[in-house]
Amino acid sequence: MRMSSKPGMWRLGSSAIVIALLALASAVTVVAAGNTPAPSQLFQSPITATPTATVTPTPTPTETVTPTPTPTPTLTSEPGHTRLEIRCDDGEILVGEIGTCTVWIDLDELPRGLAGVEVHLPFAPIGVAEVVDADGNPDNGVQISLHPFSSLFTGGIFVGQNQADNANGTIDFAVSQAGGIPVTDTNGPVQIATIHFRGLQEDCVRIPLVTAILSDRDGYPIALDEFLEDGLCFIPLPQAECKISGTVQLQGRYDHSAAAVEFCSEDGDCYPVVPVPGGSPAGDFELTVDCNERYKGTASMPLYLSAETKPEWKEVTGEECVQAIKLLGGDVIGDNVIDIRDVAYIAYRFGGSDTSADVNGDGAVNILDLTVAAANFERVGPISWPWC
Ligand SMILES: [Ca+2]
Ligand SMILES: [Ca+2]
Ligand SMILES: [Ca+2]
Repeated sequence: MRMSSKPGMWRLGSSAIVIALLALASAVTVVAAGNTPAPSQLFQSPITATPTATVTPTPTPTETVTPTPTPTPTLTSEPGHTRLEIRCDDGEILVGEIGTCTVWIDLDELPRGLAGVEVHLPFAPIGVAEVVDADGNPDNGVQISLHPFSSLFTGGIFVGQNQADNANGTIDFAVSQAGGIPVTDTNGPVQIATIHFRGLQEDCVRIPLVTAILSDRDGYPIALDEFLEDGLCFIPLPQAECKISGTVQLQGRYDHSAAAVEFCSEDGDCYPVVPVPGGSPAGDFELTVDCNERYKGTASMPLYLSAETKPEWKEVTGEECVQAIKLLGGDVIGDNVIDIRDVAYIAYRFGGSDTSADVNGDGAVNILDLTVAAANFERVGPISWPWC
């Protein structure tokens, strides 16, 4: 946003710059005279006038500031060291959750003390994360937390700008010290701002560069020597798991693990269990299925009537179950009806070991197989298998 105003300044020409400089000089005089201008006046004079001077198409910046009596700073060879650093949470953060980046400043043996900081931080790619509004007031846009500045500027602070733009991926803030002693050495990094990002999609967001203007208390710039970038990475939410569980037993048997269970979605995705996972002799099963789909279940076993869920379809949004069921034996002629033909088939093989007539699977065709078929005479499948 600051950049967009520059072309207009250029077109004003040198006469406008002179006027601006005169205005700057008068503003500085107001401060020096001990008047009490509004905080915005205190802040805006050095911050807005200084960058204009550095970008005017005059031969050198030094010429534009010569009217002031103080020595002209030579930025490139200035002793001391200044550094801005972004530090972000390590590790992966779930999409939808919040990661934190902090802004630190490190000043080392500056000859002229720091009294103002203007920082422009772009973050990219746009849409990966959004800056969370620090003041909770949507009416004034999105702010970051500048509270940590009080550890740098002990004399108090004036905030000239504090605006994040999630649509364009920019964070802009500017703070001046209110009175106090300009800072020449921080004795290590000092945190000046806190930015909370909420992840919007799986990706990494980075703050790859900075445009910063550091100001001494007279409104002269101090060069930024070093910037350390950082960023945050967001990972997708774990896929929600849905389950269907139940118990299917086989009439006349002690081991129920041979039953086949299958649940299919309306989309045609099927989750078969043949045999029951883990070979549960008790007939217990548990299926992991895609969530938020409607499912129909069937249970089946050769020589037994099948079963089908009732109601047929059910939307599964979490952990669902079907009631325990016992499949009815005796359908040796597998038409899902137990009738005289089934009974006759068993009777014909009575005393043998024909597996096609051995309903209970004990290796012998005998009274146990005949009786279970007879007991289920005229029963028809699929039998009803209620959801829980
Ligand atoms: Ca706000
Ligand atoms: Ca039959
Ligand atoms: Ca048998």
